[in-house]
Amino acid sequence: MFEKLLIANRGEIALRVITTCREMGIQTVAVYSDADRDALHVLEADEAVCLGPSEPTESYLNVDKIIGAARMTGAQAVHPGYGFLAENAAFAEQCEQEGLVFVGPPSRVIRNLGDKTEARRTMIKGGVPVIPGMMQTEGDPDVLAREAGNIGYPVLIKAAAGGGGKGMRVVRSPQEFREACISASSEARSAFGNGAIYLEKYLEQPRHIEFQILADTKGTVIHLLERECSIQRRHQKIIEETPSPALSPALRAAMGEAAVAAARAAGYVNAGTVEFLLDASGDFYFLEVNTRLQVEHPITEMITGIDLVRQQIEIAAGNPLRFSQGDIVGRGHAIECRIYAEDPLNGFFPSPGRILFVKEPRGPGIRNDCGIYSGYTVPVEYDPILSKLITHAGTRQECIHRMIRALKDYVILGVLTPIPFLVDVLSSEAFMEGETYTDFIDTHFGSWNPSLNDINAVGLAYVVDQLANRAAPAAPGTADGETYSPWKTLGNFRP
Ligand code: MV4
Repeated sequence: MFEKLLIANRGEIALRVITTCREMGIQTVAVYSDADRDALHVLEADEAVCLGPSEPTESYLNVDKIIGAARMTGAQAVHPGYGFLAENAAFAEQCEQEGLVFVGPPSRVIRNLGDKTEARRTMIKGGVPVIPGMMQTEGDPDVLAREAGNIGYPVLIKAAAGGGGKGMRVVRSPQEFREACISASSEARSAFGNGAIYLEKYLEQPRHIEFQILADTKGTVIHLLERECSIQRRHQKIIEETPSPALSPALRAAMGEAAVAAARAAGYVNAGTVEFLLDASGDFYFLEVNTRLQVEHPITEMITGIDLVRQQIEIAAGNPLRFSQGDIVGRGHAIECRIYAEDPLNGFFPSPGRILFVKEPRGPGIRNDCGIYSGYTVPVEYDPILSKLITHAGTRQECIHRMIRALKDYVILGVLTPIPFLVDVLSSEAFMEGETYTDFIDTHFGSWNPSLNDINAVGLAYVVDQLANRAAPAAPGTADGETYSPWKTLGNFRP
């Protein structure tokens, strides 16, 4: 087993890896930029190496500096986390060449699965259902128009060079096709520097369902059930849950089998996620493979009881998986809410600044993968994720209510967060009913606005309350000794 592992990342995911390494008795090396001098992952790692300037290209994206830090500290393995270099085949390859163990798939697998056309070819060979359409990109709108006729309207125009919805156009009739091609291609060119586009059959009201995969170096490939990730805002996941309310046991088995087949076809090793789109008629289609540990991995850990970071490290060390598919049973329901420093009053723009006060939710079935502390300053240079709040309970209903209570107990003063938005989404009838399609936010929360009370008074009230009554308050309005709730204080606090 490795004696020392370097985490080539920051924030909550760096802390997540440090936590499991500590449990496995592995020494940890953190890397950090000038802006992260006071970050928690630097404080918690056994060693820390400053990479210098805060720009990602000069720090967390700088392959030479990161490999140099691993060399200098004698780390045998490197965990990339998510984002930054996590799916960078060149980084994985350079680790391999330098004799460092990259905790993830082989670089050739990352490279192949990162190429949409190559990945699609691999899946077709592996018998995994792919979305009907043409992958080879085509510049000539007339050729594309003929192809659209063959596929059948509605069709979706997609950018070959990137994802995340940029350059996507739904076309429902031949008349609007040419114009849509031109605008999709120009958006793709400005977003990715490459205007190449391709066509797919448009799937109405799809759900984004992804399956967690574990594959060891001995040929064992298993899935650890699904995650429902359809609740997205501008192609950014905000709430994830497992199990999906949309999957019957039969559909779950079929999709799980397809996910394992996808991983095998790709020669996959380590942890990965196979993404599918599930359409209204219950047909599912391969979307892509994420060759990294995902942000939302904790909900899978909660229902299966398996530490995915530990499995990644064990596999990277060449150890065989110690369980088979039959051992994987999901127990209960889990939900994750991502807590970003974003201003819900102002288009969810980043809201960096100093965290004046944090009070984390607690209790049975509550996990908070948190990267901040009172007094910490959220830097402007990086993704503003502060923490991920996860709840686990016996049923979906209980899990939702536990999450709503935990969100209301979660006080972060000094920066704004989407907590009030998340409470409203989880409290909505549509969410409760499981109508969690990819257009959920646009449909139900397109024009959402919080009351200012929601945002500031809760935290402020809590601090005022604490400061005013040094002793633990029996907060006003809870004469019956109910647990403290900042919302109750709200009732007595007039901003
Ligand atoms: C689709 C689709 C419908 N039909 N492909 C959005 C970005 C990338 N994740 C793929 N996306 C979609 N591809 C076909 N053929 C609908 C979406 C989509 C979507 C997918 C998953 C999660 C959220 C989404 C939001 C809008 C559109």
